[in-house]
Amino acid sequence: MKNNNLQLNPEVAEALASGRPVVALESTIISHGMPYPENVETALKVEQAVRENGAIPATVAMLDGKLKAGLSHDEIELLGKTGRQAIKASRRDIPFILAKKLTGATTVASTMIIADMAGVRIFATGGIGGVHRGAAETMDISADLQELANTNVAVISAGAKSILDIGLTLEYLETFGVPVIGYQTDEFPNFYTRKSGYGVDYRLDSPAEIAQALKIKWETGLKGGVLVANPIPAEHEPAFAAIQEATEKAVAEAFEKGIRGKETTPFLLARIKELTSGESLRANIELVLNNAALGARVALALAGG
Ligand code: PSU
Ligand code: MN
Repeated sequence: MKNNNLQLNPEVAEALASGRPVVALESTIISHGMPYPENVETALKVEQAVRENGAIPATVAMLDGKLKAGLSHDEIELLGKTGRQAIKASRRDIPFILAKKLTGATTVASTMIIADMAGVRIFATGGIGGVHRGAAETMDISADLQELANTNVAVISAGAKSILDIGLTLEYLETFGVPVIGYQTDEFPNFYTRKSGYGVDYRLDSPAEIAQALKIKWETGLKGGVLVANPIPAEHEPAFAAIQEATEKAVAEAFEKGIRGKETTPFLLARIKELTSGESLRANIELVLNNAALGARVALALAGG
């Protein structure tokens, strides 16, 4: 069955047709991850960072009944203004949002799906979802992890969000055969901060080495994604203790308030921002920009540049 639901913007279509590097970007980070107007400013800066490093950005979302790879500035502005009124859409949500022509912001999982359909192999974001703290009781495990297990897209991130149980997230990835690459680091980063106390599976120090590993993995027919963990630059790293304290407080509050399911991550990120007087948001913006730049360089290397 032909996929009439996918719509590439002309620039992305042309880049893909001519084998030029493209980097996918998610949109839940715009609608749910940051407040307006910082979200729109950041989304545009992230696209710019991709361009400056030699690739074409394809911000992904669901609009007007289509899966879109590549948004106009107006569409990014619309998503940013819609904010949490947009639907945070993961794999399960896609058909319903298309059928009703709703505004869907894509998570890591659904951005991977749409990137894969479009033929985009590299995707840059902030941090992936993972196994939540207390998951032994709640079973709250992000669909992002299953997508990494199954879909052939590399995700460039600053690790898994510090709100998660990092140890269990890494165990889950190991079970499902998802390699975790540390870019210029032996230690898995903790999203806002550079260190988590956990190691990575493989340290690679250049975009070319990452591209080579991806090529071999997919040429060999090994299905699934790869998680590239790229620590926030040291000059933008907030104090570890302040982030930790805010995180613990936010997690406890979410528990007390009975916040569940897809509401959990947006609640925690917003609360940590308040508790750190915006410090976490500043870090979040910097780490996304850093990932966009690395994503472009890996895409360039993968395209043979
Ligand atoms: N990282 C951020 N901000 C975000 C997210 C991640 O810095 O908003 C989003 C991503 O879209 C990720 C999602 O896929 O949170 C995970 O949500 P959940 O834990 O409900 O799967
Ligand atoms: Mn969840």
